[in-house]
Amino acid sequence: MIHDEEYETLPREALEALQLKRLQQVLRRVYSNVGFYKKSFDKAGVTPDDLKTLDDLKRFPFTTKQDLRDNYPFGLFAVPMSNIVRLHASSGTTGRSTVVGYTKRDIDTWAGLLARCLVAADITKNDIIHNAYGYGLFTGGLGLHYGAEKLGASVIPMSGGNTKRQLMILQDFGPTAICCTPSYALNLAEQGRAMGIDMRSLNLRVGIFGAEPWSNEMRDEIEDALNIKAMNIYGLSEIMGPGVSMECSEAREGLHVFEDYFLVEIINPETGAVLPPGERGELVFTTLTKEAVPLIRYRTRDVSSLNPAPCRCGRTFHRMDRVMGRSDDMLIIRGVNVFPSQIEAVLVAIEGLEPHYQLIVDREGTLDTLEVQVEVTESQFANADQVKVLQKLERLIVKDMKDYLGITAKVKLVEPRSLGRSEGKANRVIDKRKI
Ligand code: DLL
Repeated sequence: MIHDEEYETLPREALEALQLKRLQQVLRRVYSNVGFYKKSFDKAGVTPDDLKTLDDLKRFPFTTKQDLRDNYPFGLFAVPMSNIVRLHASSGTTGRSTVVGYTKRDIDTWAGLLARCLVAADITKNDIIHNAYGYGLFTGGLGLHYGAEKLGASVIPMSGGNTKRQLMILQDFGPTAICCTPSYALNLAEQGRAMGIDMRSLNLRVGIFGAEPWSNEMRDEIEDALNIKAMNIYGLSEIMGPGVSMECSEAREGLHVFEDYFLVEIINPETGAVLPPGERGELVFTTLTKEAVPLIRYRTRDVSSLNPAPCRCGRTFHRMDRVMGRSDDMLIIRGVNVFPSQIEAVLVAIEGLEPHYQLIVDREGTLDTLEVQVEVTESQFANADQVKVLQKLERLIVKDMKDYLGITAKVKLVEPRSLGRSEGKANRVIDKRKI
């Protein structure tokens, strides 16, 4: 289903005309209202008047996370604080968090985009939505919440954590949709089963999962555990929060970028050159309407590619491929580049393993090493022939990692439920090189 028929199916020519108009406006706004952009455009020798076509955007400089940090907390705001009605911040693993603000209109736009996302997942006002994204500085909870209300659905503001209580609400209130990170969905399913709850026969029929990378294999696992349709939602605080792009239930092949609000590019992360459709690189977004903190050519570090092919759902927005990971999370194991989500895909496809794993990266001399710790299922673990069975599994994992990814890893099988579980974003990689 399509929420905003007029805009979501706009012919490309009209869409691009709208983008150009909005882009020219936002460039003028940041140039006159944000000291940082005045300086950075001047340094690059461009002014807003230099943008005559969408293609001219490539002459403008990028904005990076470091720029946000350097201007912490409010240095990139384009409106006075009296016009800001909400602040969010992303925690970030290193350094200062990045702070973002919203005007009343920004919040309204965001809610509208989330309503689009929910409708793309076939959610209507008749649904009850269990929202287990964290409420607070994280954008997930409130972002989804406002979208659900805008649509007129009934939203349960669960937030993250307190899993037993979540399971009680899931049984008692009978929500039809759930929103959380994919790793938390699996955690809920597992704890529910352990408590004797038949997690497949709850009232749930659809899940909106994002905020961390996940593989298609993980999708199958979640759909099976909860007997639902699992949909992928993408976003980042700097650009808005969840709802920058979303899969459609008709195709589920890539996430439609809401291009009337965000201009998307894929660049070569080394050279900064814009890449043609289909090529893999780093996602770069420019906000087209944001009032509080407009960002020009923001480098996400997220790795994806763009697909301009028409989609059977009727939306004209281009699709981005599911994000495999961030360029800074990419592991280089003896020269082979690999994302944790690719390792996940290999592990989840092997019978006898739980979808719970951890990757330990270390360095011996100048070489990176990888240890994969993964839980085995209860039945494998309890097998009378335990040692033989586990050795065989271990060999199979080593072989599949080599065959599919070309990497050599040490494998350590661990007991069921022995690895930590997440209540929000999972932390799958322990990088001992940084310690
Ligand atoms: O995670 C916003 C969000 C909330 C998205 C709820 C979806 C659902 P941040 O905390 O700023 O914002 O983290 C943004 O998370 O740059 C990606 O690296 C990653 N990410 C978000 N969605 C996906 C996804 C929220 N569907 C960072 N697949 C982004 C892969 C994702 N990675």
